[in-house]
Amino acid sequence: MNSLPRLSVPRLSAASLGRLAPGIAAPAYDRAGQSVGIVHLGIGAFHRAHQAVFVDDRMAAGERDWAILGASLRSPEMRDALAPQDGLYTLVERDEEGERARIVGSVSRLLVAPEAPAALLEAMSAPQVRIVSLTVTEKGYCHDPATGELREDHPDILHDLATPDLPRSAPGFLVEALARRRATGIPPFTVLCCDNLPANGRLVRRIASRLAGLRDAGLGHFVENEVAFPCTMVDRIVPATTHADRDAVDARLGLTDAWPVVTEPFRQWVIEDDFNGGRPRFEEAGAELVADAAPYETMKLRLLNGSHSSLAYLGYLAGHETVAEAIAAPGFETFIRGLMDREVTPTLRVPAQTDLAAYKAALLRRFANPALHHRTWQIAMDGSQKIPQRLLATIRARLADGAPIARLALALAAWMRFVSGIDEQGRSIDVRDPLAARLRALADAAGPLPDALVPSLLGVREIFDTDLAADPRLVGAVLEALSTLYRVGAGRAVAQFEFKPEAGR
Ligand code: CS2
Repeated sequence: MNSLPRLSVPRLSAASLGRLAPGIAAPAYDRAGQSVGIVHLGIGAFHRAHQAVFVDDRMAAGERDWAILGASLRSPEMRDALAPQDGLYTLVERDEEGERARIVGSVSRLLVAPEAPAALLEAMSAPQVRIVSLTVTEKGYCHDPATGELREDHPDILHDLATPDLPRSAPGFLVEALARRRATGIPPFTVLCCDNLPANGRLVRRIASRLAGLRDAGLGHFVENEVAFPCTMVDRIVPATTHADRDAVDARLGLTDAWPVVTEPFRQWVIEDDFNGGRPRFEEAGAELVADAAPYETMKLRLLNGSHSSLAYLGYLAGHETVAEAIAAPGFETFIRGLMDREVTPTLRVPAQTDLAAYKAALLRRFANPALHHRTWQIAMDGSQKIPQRLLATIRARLADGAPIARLALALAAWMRFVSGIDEQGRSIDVRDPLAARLRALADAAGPLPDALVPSLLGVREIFDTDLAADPRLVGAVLEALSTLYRVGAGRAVAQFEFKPEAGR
């Protein structure tokens, strides 16, 4: 973000809070006197619009000593933006009815892991830190997306095994900090994974205990059996902040904020109530504490994220910049309704007390939110890490039932065309994915010929495992879908689907 600094306008900070424009809520609680109770790995827009807001609400209600130390595992940008602001930032909630801004105060320190791994480990080893939460994105766990197992050949894991006291990866930091706590008799923290992964707590337990076990069998046993890894379902749509967002926030605040967050009014957090050393009363800030988050998680991953990825690939190919534009284009809403009702819903175990029809209607409204600039390209990123839980798990469930998968297959075919790197106008696509180079090479070798491209991409085991490439029903459906995409383009391929909701759905 390179907007010119407006020298006359002071920066948002603890000292300038009193000069905030009227109508913007700011922390009224004592920030300075509170200790850090949560270390968060991967402080980005999502954490700042979600978990940090729940914590801010609890601090405003009088709970103490849950301040957040936010760590970035790669770039210094967030620290550079927020440290001069004493961790303060603006959260804007926006939809077609208007917007609301508030200043969030729960982040009290920022660290950049590659600059200061020792300081981060020291913070994670402190007795008053009782939770380490994570939003490091799907690829940050160094696992194999198809099997959920730690990739022992991952360069960061090899590095962390060789030099455990200077880790690079999120699992490396978790394991070393847990080892130090164990060695000094400090109870372990709770590991609170907030990424969109299936059974996220269990997955991270498996990854961390495997890494720990590679170091020392006793440590592996300790991580597996003595540490709490509650599963969570997190939900809030948080697009990357734009220049326009930044300018609008500065104008509204009367102060400059180097990195505000813009989001929708909706937020949801379902957490398994399994914590080692206490937790804020998140339920009083609107979170749902449950015994089993799995049905919520599957519902959200398959309906929201599955639709999102479908809209991202099909929408991008059809020339739509944002999700709101895509869902407004002819045929797209009908397609997504059909996908959700006909192909995803029958695979779900619906959580108790959930009105699924209302949930799906709300999703369509949220996708259509015209006040958010949520780029299809942003959601399309890292597809190799996302589609297994968003689309492939649903496809497997449908195939097991002998049920049709035409819409799921079209979404998958759109991913294939997207990662081949050339759009419908012959322009190149900036594909961001840890497997981008390999996928591109496979696509180049196959050429734009579905008969060659489909089997070649389905052969990438880390994404598809080995069952799907061997299933003629899937291969046939994707071949047909990709041929349609090449023949008529994504917009018309989507519009070919009709769907009439059944009464009462
Ligand atoms: C999106 C998610 O970028 C993506 O892949 O599908 O970040 C989505 O916005 C959130 O999961 C909503 O809770």
